[in-house]
Amino acid sequence: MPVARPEPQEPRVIAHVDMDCFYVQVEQRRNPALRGQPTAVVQYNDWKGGGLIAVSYEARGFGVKRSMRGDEAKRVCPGINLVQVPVARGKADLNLYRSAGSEVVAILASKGKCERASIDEVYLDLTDAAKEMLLQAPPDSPEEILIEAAKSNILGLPSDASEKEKIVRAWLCRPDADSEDKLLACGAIIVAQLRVRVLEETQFTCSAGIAHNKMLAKLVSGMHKPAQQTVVPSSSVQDFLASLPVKKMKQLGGKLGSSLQDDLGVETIGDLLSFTEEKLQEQYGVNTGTWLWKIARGISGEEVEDRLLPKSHGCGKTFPGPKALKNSASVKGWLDQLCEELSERIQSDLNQNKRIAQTLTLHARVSKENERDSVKKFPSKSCPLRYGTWKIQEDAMKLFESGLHDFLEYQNTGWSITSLSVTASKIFDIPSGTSSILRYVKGPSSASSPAIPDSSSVPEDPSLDNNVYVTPSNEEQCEPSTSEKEDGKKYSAISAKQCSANEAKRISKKFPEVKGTSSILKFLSRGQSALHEKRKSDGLICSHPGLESSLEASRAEEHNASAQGADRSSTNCGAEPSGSNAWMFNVEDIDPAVVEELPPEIRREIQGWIRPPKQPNTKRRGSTISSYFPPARS
Ligand code: DCP
Repeated sequence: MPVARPEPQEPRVIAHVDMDCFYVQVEQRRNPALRGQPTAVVQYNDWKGGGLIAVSYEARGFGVKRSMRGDEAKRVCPGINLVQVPVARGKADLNLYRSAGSEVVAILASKGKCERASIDEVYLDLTDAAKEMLLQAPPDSPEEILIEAAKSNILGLPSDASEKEKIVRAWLCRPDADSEDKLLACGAIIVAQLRVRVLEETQFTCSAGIAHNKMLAKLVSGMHKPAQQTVVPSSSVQDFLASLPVKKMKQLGGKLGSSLQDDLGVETIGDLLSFTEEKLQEQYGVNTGTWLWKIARGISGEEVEDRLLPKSHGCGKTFPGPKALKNSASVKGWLDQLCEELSERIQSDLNQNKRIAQTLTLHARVSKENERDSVKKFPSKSCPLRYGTWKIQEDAMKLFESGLHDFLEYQNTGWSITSLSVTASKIFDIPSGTSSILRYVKGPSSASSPAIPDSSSVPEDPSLDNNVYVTPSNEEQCEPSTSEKEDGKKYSAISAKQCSANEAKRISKKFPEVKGTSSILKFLSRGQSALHEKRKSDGLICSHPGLESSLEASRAEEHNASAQGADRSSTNCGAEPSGSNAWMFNVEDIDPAVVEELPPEIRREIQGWIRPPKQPNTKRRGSTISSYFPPARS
């Protein structure tokens, strides 16, 4: 459920940048003959010409839509060029598009805090850059405004086409504007400059929204596409929201939006204004009620997060119609492939960015034989992530079996799977100086993790599968994920500062049997406090999930992914629980089989932790990996 965030005191300048028909542009750069031509990118599939996933604006002019199959697109637009997504392991290989997205991010990040929200979307906090421009070189001469900025669409200004550019130039330079609008004008100029740079350096066009918060910037970035930008002055917010259908807001695309329509008769965001905060809270709970009350007024305190890397990695595949999987052997075959890719990607993330993923989640879309319309969903399942391809494969299969067991509810019936995906999430940066634990996680390679690829065999740019794509026409899907903090060094510096004395004391209590100075202990102390602090700041401290709570978290995540869109990930826990319940890096999560393969000194050290003196109050049920896979009930 969406939650209202505290409002910042000072006005901010936030941009949301979204690439135009992104995969098509990437393919057009690879093959310039496609430029200006009706073109679409198609998922690998031989059924009716494959599913369209990106459509050029030229093709859209002919009526081609993303929901079409290739054959239909050809009927509508006989001259269309259909380009197949690259394929690896029998599924779409998106690395080409991910690295193209990274090129853009590198440019956009030069001007302020940058949050990579999906494979082709970025939020920027340009407040400081705008303030600096206002101080150093405020726009004061309409003729000197960059043409790309002069082409901005500014909500609330007369849209008379012949005069538009002149009016925009004048608006950007108004000497009598209030400070908020002046900052926004600077933001618009900066975004225009960035978009020009992106075009020059990557050959890609993008569109953008510029506003005082993320929500408004996102809502307008797609309003004028392709290759345009839209600005939302504060004075235009109410008019804009008055006519904005509730379903246009990502968080209201699902059940919450339907409930607003059905239960409260709310059709537009502006309609929400007729309800008091108390009434909305009564209906939807305190947090969501306040959030609804605020968005009706264009208020959103959500911050741009400083992260250029994904917050999770996901690999998925759909099996439409006759391709549905109906037995465990075929599920295992596909899960193995998905897990192999996932393993490569988290290993690459570890090697390149020194980041560790902690949670493995399996999602599936399953129906029971003869019960296709059943509303019961296959439960998503999570467990601690163990590095090494075969371990991930093994755990994913167990998660599947456990989910299937719950889903079937003791019925002896056939089933059919139309989509499968695995996600690695709860990724954190490893503080510097942790070589021993790094070796542990990487595994004494060949022995513990036979399938872990050598770093040279994995893609340069760790991926970003960020959009939640659930159109049944797609054969492959990216799992929702968002970006994560990029710079390990920077983070560890901050962590060191953040690591309070109390925290250190608490950690040493947690591992009382470990005598003080070894490298891994240092790592854990630093890692734990850094992680703790980071989670605290991210609002991510939560109970250590046993199977049940882990399930709930997955459901909450799933709900959030669909309700809030792929640009945020969240958990079902906002408050920090007391001491021993906090989910920290846990020695109990360490696989004893791996420990056996460690160098003797590290092995001794870890074994000491794994067999701690009895601490009944700190040991929780469901905190070891095996408890995530209870024996199947007969
Ligand atoms: N994508 C996908 N499956 C989907 C939707 C999109 O694989 N069901 C991929 C292809 C898109 C890219 O993600 O190019 C970005 O998706 P967007 O929704 O941002 O759409 P586009 O960038 O293609 O077009 P637009 O210009 O409308 O943003």
